[in-house]
Amino acid sequence: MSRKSKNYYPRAKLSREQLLLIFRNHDSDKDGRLSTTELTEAFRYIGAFLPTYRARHALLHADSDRDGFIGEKDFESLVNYAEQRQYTII
Ligand SMILES: [Ca+2]
Repeated sequence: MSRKSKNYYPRAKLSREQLLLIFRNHDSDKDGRLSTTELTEAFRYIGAFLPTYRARHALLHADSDRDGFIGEKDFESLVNYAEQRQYTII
């Protein structure tokens, strides 16, 4: 999708703040929420092995109102989810 998402697989783990920033930066259409596509790109960016699968799974965990998007109130849960999957380090 966007150029910055391609071929970037960080070796260092990320803080919660960095993860949050990365997720927010992948709101490509700037509508304040993350679609499955945007979420997939975000997980690809942080080096997920199966970004599409990971994005769907993250939605199941973090999409509180079940509208199919990560809304403003869901970002915290999304970061929690990513953190549990060890994409971060304190
Ligand atoms: Ca969006």
